[in-house]
Order: sequence, then C-alpha cells, then structure tokens
Amino acid sequence: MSPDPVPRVLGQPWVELDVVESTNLEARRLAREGCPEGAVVLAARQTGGKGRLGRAWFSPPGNLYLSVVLRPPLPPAQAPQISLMAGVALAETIAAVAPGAQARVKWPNDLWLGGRKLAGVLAELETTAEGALAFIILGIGVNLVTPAGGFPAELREIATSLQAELGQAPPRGACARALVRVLERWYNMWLRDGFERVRAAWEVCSITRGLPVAVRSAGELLLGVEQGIEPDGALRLRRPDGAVVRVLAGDLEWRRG
Ligand code: BT5
Repeated sequence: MSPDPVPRVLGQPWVELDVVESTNLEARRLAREGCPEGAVVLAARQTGGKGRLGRAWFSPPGNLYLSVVLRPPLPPAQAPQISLMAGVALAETIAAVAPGAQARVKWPNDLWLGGRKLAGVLAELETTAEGALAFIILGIGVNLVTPAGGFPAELREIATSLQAELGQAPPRGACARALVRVLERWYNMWLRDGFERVRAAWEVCSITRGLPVAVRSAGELLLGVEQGIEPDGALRLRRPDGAVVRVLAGDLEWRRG
C-alpha cells in the first residue's frame, strides 16, 4: 500500500436527488465525466436499485441510498477490501445514529441486525485501458423506515430496517452525513496504514466468526468454519478436513450443525 499523506475529503460535491434509477449509475456517470474524488450521490428512492451479480435492491422511499466516487491510488486487486471497509464503517455509523443497535457484518458485503439484513454494499470498479484503477463507486443501501410488513414477500424473512428493529429510525440526511464522515475516517486510515486495522475491526464485528458456514463461490459450495479475514481481504475458511482455504468472492450462508 503506497503511503498517502494527503487526507481525502468525502462529500464534495454532495448531490441529492429525489428519484434515480440507481445512485451507483448516477455516480458512475459523474465519475466518467471527471468529477473529483469524494463526490456523493444521495437519493430518496431508486427505481432500479442494484445488488451484486445483477440482483435487485428493494428501494422504496425513505431509506438510505448513497454512492461515493473513490479514486484510491491502488492496484485493482486491493479494491475488494473496500467493501469490508464500508461494512466496518456502516456498523460504526449505525451504533452512533441508533444507540442500542448492535449491527454485525456478514461477509462479504452485508450488515445484519436482529438476524436479518439491514444494509448492503455494492462496490463497482472501473479500470483504465492500461488496467489501472480509474475509480470505484461505493454504493450503500440502508433500510431505515420500511416496516416489517413493508418488504415484498420474498424479503420478509430476510430483511429488516431500523424502524422494524427499534421502533424508530434517525432521519435519512443525518444518517447519510454521519456515514460519510465515518467512511472518510476509515478510508484515510486504510490508505495511510493499510488493511490491517480494517481487517481487525471487521473480525470483531463478524456475525459468523467461528461458526459453520457454507460459501457459494464460482459455482462451488464450500463448507467450513469462518476463521476471519486474510491480510489481503480474502475470507478464511477451515474445511471439515482441517485444511484452511481462502475465498475471494461469493455468497455466505449459515449452515446447521
Ligand atoms: C447487496 O447486494 O447487498 C448490495 C446492495 C447495494 C444497494 C445500494 S443502494 C445505493 C447503491 N445504488 C444501487 O443501485 N445499489 C447500491 P447482494 O449481496 O447481491 O444482495 C442482494 C440481495 O439482498 C437480493 O437478492 C435480496 O435477496 C436482498 N435484498 C434486496 N433488497 C433488499 C433490501 N432493501 N434489504 C435487505 N435485503 C435486500
């Protein structure tokens, strides 16, 4: 990681929109037009909110839909660490804006509360023709006000919001500002000191630490016990035969027994 003594400032410019297809698409458009690092796009709702791998993100009015343009001076291989960094920043933000809420990270990009998914992170990177990192769009969705019964049937058992868990939710704008400030601190720490502090904080906050999990990765189902995060951001899994393997991308599920 190259030392970077110049602190990065996030949140300038700050673009607030009522409705957008996806804040990630809007932020990517700005990035391609050459906007400065730190540009934030915040929307009141999305008509085509995106998850990973072409999945949809349910985006009714009132929740948090935010994307930040980042231009870290790093090789693309280090980019996946940014989702983990965002997870740590999200957990810290939720603890600050909703005292009493103990949100936990779930590999690779979820935030869970009360046994359900409260927030998700979608980091999309674009490279130059030479293969260098041009920019990363860090997109974050947090369910603030959707009541338990307000999620579509297929999400009702797996999704939650601060309103559903705590009976109230902090205002969207205050949440967004708090999140960007916390993100800025973790981002600068990551650029200056490397991934280690993010890794350590992520492990403390992991909802599956030491538990049996199943990870779907590249068409394979890997069973094992979650053993934390490797120094480069890969998930460490102890297989039933004792071998420890690294998983770089995939989806993690709990496993019974
Ligand atoms: C994610 O994908 O969790 C990343 C979500 C990122 C959303 C933000 S909102 C701002 C920015 N702009 C965008 O267009 N996107 C980002 P993934 O790990 O693939 O999880 C997607 C899965 O989560 C879906 O297939 C559903 O099962 C579930 N899901 C969908 N909407 C949800 C919601 N609102 N709350 C909880 N779970 C949801």
